[in-house]
Amino acid sequence: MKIETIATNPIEGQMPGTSGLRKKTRVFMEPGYLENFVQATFDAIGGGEGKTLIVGGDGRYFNKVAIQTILKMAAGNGVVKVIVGKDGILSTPAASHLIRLNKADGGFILSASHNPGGIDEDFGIKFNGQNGGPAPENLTAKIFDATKTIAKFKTVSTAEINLNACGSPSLGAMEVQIVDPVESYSALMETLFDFPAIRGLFKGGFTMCFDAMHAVTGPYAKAILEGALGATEGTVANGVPLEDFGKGHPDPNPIWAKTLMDLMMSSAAPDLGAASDGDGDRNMIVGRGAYVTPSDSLAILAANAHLAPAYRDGLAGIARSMPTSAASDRVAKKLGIGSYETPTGWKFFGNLLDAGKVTICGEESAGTGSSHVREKDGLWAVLLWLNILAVRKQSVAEIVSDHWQRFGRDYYSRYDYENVATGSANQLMQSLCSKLPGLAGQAFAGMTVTAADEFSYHDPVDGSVSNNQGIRIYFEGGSRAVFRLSGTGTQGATIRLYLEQYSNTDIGRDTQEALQGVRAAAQSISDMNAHIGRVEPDVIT
Ligand code: VG1
Ligand code: CO
Repeated sequence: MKIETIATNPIEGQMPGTSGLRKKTRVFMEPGYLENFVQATFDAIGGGEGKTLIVGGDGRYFNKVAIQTILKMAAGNGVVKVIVGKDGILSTPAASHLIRLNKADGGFILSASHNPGGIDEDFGIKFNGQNGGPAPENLTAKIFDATKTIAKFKTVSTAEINLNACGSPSLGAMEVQIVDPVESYSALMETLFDFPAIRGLFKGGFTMCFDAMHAVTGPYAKAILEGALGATEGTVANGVPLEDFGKGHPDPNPIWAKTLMDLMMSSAAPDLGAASDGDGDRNMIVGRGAYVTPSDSLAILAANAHLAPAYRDGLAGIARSMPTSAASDRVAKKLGIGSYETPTGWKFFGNLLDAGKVTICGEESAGTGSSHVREKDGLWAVLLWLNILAVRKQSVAEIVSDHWQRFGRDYYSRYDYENVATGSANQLMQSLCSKLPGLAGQAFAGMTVTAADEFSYHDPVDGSVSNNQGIRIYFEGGSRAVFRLSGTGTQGATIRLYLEQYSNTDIGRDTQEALQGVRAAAQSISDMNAHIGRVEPDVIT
């Protein structure tokens, strides 16, 4: 098969954000756009020659077309083998597992995660390396540099590969292997958790609703929950992946998974409610009448992980992203293990996991995971909860309230200001930065600042430094406000304001009420109204 070298020009703005490159789908459909990024990635990793790759995505609009392009370019770049999920489907954690299982050189994951899908919505691509994790910053920087100088890409011209059946179609000299997307992931889960105990739980009448939000986890949840674990048929709702996610917003939080939330707050609520996002790496956990914040969920999973076979011998350490609440730090302290604070984005956990410094990691945005893969893993979190519920024989609400009694409670909420003019958002952040040196000791809305800084991360494993990772402001009385700009949006800027208030005496308050003080102080310090003309967020989670 003839390799073709096609001339192309750099395209502006192919800078990978928090989690790869995300743009409007129509942008990805422009000639050369996807090709440039894929070729830049091959160039940045030293070419495709002799390499084995994993390719798959969350099934959104353009997924299959993109996979065909990548397969041809892989062949053009001398890749020897590509493993693809049947129908082009692979959840992000399943792709991470396949890279590790097959000792592949890396993989392309096609997803814009929790962003809506469709021709007028979002698409995305990212490259994960040999360890199964998202490319670290030094590699994404190389990829970005390559997109700025690209002059040609390599491909082959051939008929489309049939992705609808498992097997080994040939693409010239390159071997293609189409695999069941669920099988090996499901087998991995079985090695981690006490499946017989969870089966017993369901047999005893335990009920659950898992909302797959018409995204990638549908087939995984059906096979594992309703298949291997014997949950009643119908436990998985919205289980068929659709190219536009049924026009929904596949972000598992109380706002976008409102139908599930309403069910869980009603008298018809099952024992456990859970949901996952577009690409299957996030999770929402809600008990009967009891929503569990992701930060609390991370802390509770860490405190109880020893109840599951894979974590029986304890954890090496716990890592959380900077904006995530301090709840998991308290658990690490009690367990006498290390705790780490990293910038937002799973790529920063990779080194800590590879070095064996941590076992469990999590983010406030509903991502939790462990050393079993190098991505956050939505179903993994749900299964660990099920394992804990099966052993403790208590309700979700009881487990949460018991946790707060032991550790105190970190009231927590995130405010998102979406579609802000990029200039205004940058100005707000810059003006905040310039105020930082003088903040300590000053009072705002009755709250005194104890410390404030712009977060820089010094990776304890490879010594690399990542600057400008968000602004942290701490107040007297155990509260904190964090400001940062989102790196996953595709329209304007999104400002995220993260609010937190700790109490070990008063654990039964309403969250927003408990956060009133820190909220007023944060809005006053940042002069939010003056910069963006509003203080009411679009989304509160
Ligand atoms: C958001 C979340 C972050 C997460 C990232 C990717 O990033 O806040 O915690 O790692 O999405 O998640 P940002 O830059 O918009 O705040 V996923 O599930 O969308 O790949
Ligand atoms: Co995701």
